[in-house]
Parts: sequence; C-alpha cells; structure tokens
Amino acid sequence: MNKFTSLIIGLLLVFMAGCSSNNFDLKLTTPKSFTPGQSTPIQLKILDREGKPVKGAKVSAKLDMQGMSHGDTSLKLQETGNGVYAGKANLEMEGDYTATIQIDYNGEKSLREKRFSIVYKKEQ
Ligand SMILES: [Cu+2]
Repeated sequence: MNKFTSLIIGLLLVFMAGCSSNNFDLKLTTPKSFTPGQSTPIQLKILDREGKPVKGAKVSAKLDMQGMSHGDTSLKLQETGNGVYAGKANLEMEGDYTATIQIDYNGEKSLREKRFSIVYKKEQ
C-alpha cells in the first residue's frame, strides 16, 4: 500500500467515525398497499450505533408528498418494545412519500428522512 492509499483510507475512517457518532440506524416498514379512509400501520425500528435497540425515545413522523399538500400528516409513534415504534397514518393517495422522522432521545433531538412508496389496495 502506498502513502496515498493509506492516507485516503485514514481519512475515510475518520469521516465514517464522525458520521456515525450520535446517529441511529432506522428501518421504516410500511405496507405495500392501503385502503383510503382506513389507517395504515407504520413501523420504525431504531438501533443505536452499536446495533442495540433504542428504548424510551419519543418518536413522531410527518409524511409528505413532493409538491402536494395533504393537510396535517403528522403522527406519533408508540414504543412497542425492542426498539420498535409503531403508529397509524391516514393516507389520502398512493404514491411516493417522504417521512420526516423526529426522534427525541434523552433530550437530544434528531431529524431523519425516509422514503417509501405505497399503492391503493386492489379489490379481490
Ligand atoms: Cu398526493
């Protein structure tokens, strides 16, 4: 390994360490389809940077569609255990959503974004 390569790798390690500090690993789970007028379950799994479930956080989410307004789309997620937080969304239309997730953990707030897509449930 030459000097340049080891310098790059060194910088990369510093950058990665800086990035992962005070960060969460989020996994958003949403159904593939929904029925308008019925609430849609949304689940978020939060792990800390060591991969342990985050307990006792206050979690809320706001759902947005690009270039559209759908009124108040914020919801609270309740902790169900093991780092999982669940809530119900009232979606009006199918399409691509951006969930802005606010996590309040031990007084430290962080904002994160997750995207998902959903379609109307087809009649059987
Ligand atoms: Cu829309």
